[in-house]
Amino acid sequence: SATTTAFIVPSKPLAFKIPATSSTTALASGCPFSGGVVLPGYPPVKVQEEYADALDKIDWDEVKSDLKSLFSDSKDWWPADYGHYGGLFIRLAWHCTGSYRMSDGRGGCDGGAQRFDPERSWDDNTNLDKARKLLEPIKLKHGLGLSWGDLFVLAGTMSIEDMGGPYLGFCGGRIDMVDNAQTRALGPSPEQEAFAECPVQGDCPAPLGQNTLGLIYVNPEGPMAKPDPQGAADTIRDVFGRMDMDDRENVALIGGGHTFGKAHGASKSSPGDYPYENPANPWDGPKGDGTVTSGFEGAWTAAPTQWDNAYFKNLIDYEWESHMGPGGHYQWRIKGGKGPKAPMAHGEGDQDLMMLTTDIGLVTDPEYKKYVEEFANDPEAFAQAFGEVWYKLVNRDMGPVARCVGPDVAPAQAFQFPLPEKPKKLANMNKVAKDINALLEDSSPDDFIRLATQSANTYRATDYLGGCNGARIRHSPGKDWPANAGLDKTLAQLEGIKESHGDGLSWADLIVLAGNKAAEKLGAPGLPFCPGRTDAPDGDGWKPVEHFNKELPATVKDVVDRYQLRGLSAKEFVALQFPSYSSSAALKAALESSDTSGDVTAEALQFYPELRTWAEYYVASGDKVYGNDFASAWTNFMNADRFDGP
Ligand code: HEB
Repeated sequence: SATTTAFIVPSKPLAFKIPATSSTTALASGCPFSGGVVLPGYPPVKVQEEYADALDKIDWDEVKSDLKSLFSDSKDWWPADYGHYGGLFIRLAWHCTGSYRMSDGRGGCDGGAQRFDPERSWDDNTNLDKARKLLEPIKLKHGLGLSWGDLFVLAGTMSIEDMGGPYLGFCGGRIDMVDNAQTRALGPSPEQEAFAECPVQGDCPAPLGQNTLGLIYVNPEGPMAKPDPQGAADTIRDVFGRMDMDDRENVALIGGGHTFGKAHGASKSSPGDYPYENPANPWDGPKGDGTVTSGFEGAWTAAPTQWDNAYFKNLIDYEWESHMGPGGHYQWRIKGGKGPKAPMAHGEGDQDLMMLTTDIGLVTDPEYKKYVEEFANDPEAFAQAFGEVWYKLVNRDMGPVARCVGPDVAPAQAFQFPLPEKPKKLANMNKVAKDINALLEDSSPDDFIRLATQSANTYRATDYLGGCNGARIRHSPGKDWPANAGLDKTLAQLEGIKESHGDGLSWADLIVLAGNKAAEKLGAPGLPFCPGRTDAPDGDGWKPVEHFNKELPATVKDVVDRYQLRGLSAKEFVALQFPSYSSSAALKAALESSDTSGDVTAEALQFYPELRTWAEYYVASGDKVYGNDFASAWTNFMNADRFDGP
C-alpha cells in the first residue's frame, strides 16, 4: 500500500495455538492468551481458530503414509529423478525454512511463505512449483488443519527418513499466510533498492539473511560467480551465521542435503518464465534428463536416493578440478575422470559426479575440513549431527517447544531455550499482590513498570523468542544491556517478597505482577493476572534478541521497527504509553509540545502518522477509553510469550 516503506515490515501474529474455547476460559482466569491479534499476511482470528480446531483432528499417520506413497509415484508431467521425489522435497523444505534470519526472526517456513511472490519467483526456487503441485492432493485431502508450512517441512523430513537418513521428529503447528505482506521483507523489493538495504548484489549485509537477493543463501558457483572455494567457504560462514549455524552445523547440513538428489543443468536452455510472469505455467522448460533448474549438472554421490556419508568421502578421496559445465556455469569434477559415477536420473547409463564451488569450499577451509574428515570417518556422528541440525533448521522460527503440535515432537532442543516445569503449587497471588502494594507505598511505581516493560519488550512475534517468561532479565546478557541499567536495584527491592513466598512464586510472575500493581497505582483500571511463569537458569534465551534490545531506541524508525517486531499494533503501542502520559490531557500536551528533544517515543507519537492517529484518538475519546485500552494492550503484551497454557 501507499504507506509502506522499507522499515514498516509487519511481523507475524502471536501464536494462535490455544484454540478459541480454551482462550475463553483463560480470559475468565486472567489469562487472555493471544490469538486476538491479527497482523498483515495472516487470516482473521475466526479463521485461525478454525485452523486450530482442524489441526487437532489431523491424522498424522495417514499424512505420513500418503507422503511415502507419493515419493515413488512418478508423474509424467514431472518424472521423479531415480524414481524418487525425495531430493526435490528436501530442497523444497530447505528453501522454505532457510530464509530464516536471526537479525529480526523473519523468514522461515511458518506461514508457507514460499507460495507467494516475490519469494516463489526467486531464481533459487526454480521448479519448486512442481514440488508444491505434487503435494497438492495431500493438502486438499487433509484440509484446513494441514498447513502448507507443515506439509513442506514434513515432506522434506519424511523424504530423509524414507531414504534411510536420521529422523528426530516433527514439530507441527505452522499457520499459513494469506498474502505476501511477510515475504516482501525478504526481497527483492523496490524499497530495498530505494533504501539501499542491498547496494551490491552478491554482497548484501545483515539484516538480510542472504548475500544475494533471490538466493536462499550464497552463490553456488562461488562469490560473484567466481570458482573460488575459500571465498565460498567464507561467505557460507558469514551468511549461515546469520541463521545461527556454526561451522560443524554448516558442514553437516550442506553435506547431509547434498547426499540426496542432483543438480539440473543439462544444457543452456532456459528453465522458462517466472511464476510472476506466467502463474499458470511457470518454468515450462525441458523435463527428465534434460531438466534445467540451477544450470549446474550432476549428482554428488553414486547413490543419490540413499543415506550414506559418501559426500564426505568423495570430497576427501579425490582430487577435484573446476570446469565449465553443460549449463554454462563453473562446477567441479574428479580429475582424470576417475572415481565413482552416478546413474542417470532417467535414461540408461551413468554420469560423472559433481561438486559445486561451495561444496569444494568445505575441504578447502581448514576449519570446515576437520568436520568433513570427522563425518567421512564416523557415519554415526554424521547421522546424529545432521538429524539435529535439520530439526533446528526447520523449526528455528517456531519458537519454544510448547508451540509444537503432533505426536512426533522431539524433546526440547537447546535452540528452543526450554524453561523449567511449573511448580506443583503456586503461591497465593492475592497475598503477593498485597505485599507489592505495601512496597509501592514508599517506592516509585515507574521502576516496576520499567522492569516489567523491559522484560516483555524482548518478545518478538516473528520467531516467538524473548519475553518475560523465564525472567531472563536477571541474567547476562540481558542484565548487562545499557537499556537495562539500574534495573538490578529494582529487582533487589523485590527480593524480600520473592523469598517470603518460596518456590511457588517465580521471579517472572513477580516481575509482571509488580508491573501490574504499579500501573494500577498510576491510575490504570484493575489488571488481570495470569500466573504460572517459571525462571530460566540462565539468560541464553535472550542472546538471539539482543540486537533490538541492548540499547534504547535512538530514532523514530527504531521505535517503529521495535513495536512491530513485538507484534503490537500501532493502537496498542500508543495505549501502552499510559504510564508516561496517564491522562488524555497529558497525551494532548505531548502532541503539542515543541520540545521532544531526547525523547524518541514522544517524537514518534508526534511525527509518525500511524501512531499520531491513535494518540489523537485517545485525546478525543477521553480517559476511560484510553485506560481500558491500556489495560487490554498491557495484558496482551505481558502474556504474548505464554505458550504454556494457563
Ligand atoms: Fe543444495 C540441490 C546449491 C545447501 C539440499 N543445491 C542444489 C542445487 C544447487 C544447490 C545449485 C541444484 C538445484 C537444481 O535442481 O538444479 N545448496 C546449494 C548451495 C548451498 C546448498 C549453494 C549452500 C552452500 N542444499 C543445501 C542444504 C541442503 C540442500 C543446506 C539441505 C539440508 N540441494 C539440496 C538437495 C538438492 C539440492 C536435496 C537436490 C534437489 C533435487 O534432487 O532436485
